[in-house]
Amino acid sequence: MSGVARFSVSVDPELLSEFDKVTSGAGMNRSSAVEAAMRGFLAEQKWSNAEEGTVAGALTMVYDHHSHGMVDGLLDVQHDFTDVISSTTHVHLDHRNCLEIIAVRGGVSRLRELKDRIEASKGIKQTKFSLLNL
Ligand code: NI
Repeated sequence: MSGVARFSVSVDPELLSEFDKVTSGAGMNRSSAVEAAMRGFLAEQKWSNAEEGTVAGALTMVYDHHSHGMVDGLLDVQHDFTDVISSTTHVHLDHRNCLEIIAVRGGVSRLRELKDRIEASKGIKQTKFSLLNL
């Protein structure tokens, strides 16, 4: 499939004005910004709702490694999901806190299981899931 499809949409004029300002500030035109927003929306919808489909990206988390059983629990989870985890990067932020970035690729339902297991882990302070549509 090639070429472009044209369509018109109706939006709040203030929203459009702000969108155009940010878009031009980022050196983009309106079409490429709308296209990027649509791709992001689709990836987000697929991640949160779809039963099937493959996504890839990063699960980023901050946790307190002094929290009892935390590190062992997180390692157990990661060993249960080797089918979707490609690599893990660990950063010691300070005396108590660790940042961990887990690169993943796999089916959305399997990755939702991983997300739920990680979020249920004791000692997790913050999580961010950034996934791209494949
Ligand atoms: Ni650490």
